[in-house]
Amino acid sequence: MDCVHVVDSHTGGEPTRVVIQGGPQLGTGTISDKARRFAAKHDNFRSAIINEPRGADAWVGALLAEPSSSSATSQVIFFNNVGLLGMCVHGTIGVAATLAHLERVTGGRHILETPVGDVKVEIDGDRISVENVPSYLLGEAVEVETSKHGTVCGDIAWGGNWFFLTDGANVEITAANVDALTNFAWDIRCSLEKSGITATDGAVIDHVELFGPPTRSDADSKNFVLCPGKAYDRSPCGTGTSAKMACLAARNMLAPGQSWRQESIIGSVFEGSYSGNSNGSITPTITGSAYVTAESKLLFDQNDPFRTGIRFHQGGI
Ligand code: PYC
Repeated sequence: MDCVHVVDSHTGGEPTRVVIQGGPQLGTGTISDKARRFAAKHDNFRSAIINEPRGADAWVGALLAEPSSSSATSQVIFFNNVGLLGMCVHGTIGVAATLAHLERVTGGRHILETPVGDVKVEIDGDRISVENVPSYLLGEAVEVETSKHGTVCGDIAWGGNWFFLTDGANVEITAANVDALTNFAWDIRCSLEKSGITATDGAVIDHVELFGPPTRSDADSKNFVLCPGKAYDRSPCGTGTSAKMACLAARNMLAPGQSWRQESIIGSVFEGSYSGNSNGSITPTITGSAYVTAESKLLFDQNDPFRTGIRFHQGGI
């Protein structure tokens, strides 16, 4: 791991770092096989790319691999400061903008294989739409007894990652309150785990999404999303917006095809809509834009004591 070529971008303020050259060889097979190998054998690589001193907590990395289907453009594994993500919509928009910047793709539709299913990407100039994996509400109005904030009621939903979604923050969803929002969301996250409240097959609910009224007149809602490594999403979080639309659809509060504009904590917006599936899940489409910010070669000196990154957070509680 001496030199890794990366392209950085941001989607609604949230950074994505795509590894273009110098990533680990993950062998052949499905993207799930490769993600398992990456998690088991290449954690130092993950940490080196994303953690300080070369990255920062909010960054999401993307590792590309040869697709298993001839109809797909690429496989992609998303990772953050503490581990792997199932899906990442802002990251997918970042990957699409990066591939377009490198002239590896042109506009139009592309399929990306992710560990939680195929996603479809449509590039239309600056506007990039992601048809995400089927999303659904798993648990409605679930109560969790938190350590510091009393009982909090929210929904558990899948949008490519697991989310606990609540309107129950007493703190205004505004950038000035990021510390208080982080403390509240982290208390929920830890309390869910301590109380044994999990998602399907005991999966950890590792994203917490807080909602409040929008600041922008062109948005429907504003959110604050705390990611597994205690960093908050600067974008409106596309998998979180997918989970939110699944909750709204289950309550008949959002019709198929109707637009849902989700504002982020820093004022960026994703536009979402969905189509319904026969099993009650929804297929969300999220639209946003990403901007390439750097093309770099990350260098790793054998004598650098922090060449594999500084692990401030271990994830979980
Ligand atoms: O946009 O899906 C998303 C996302 C997940 C974690 C950070 N961003």
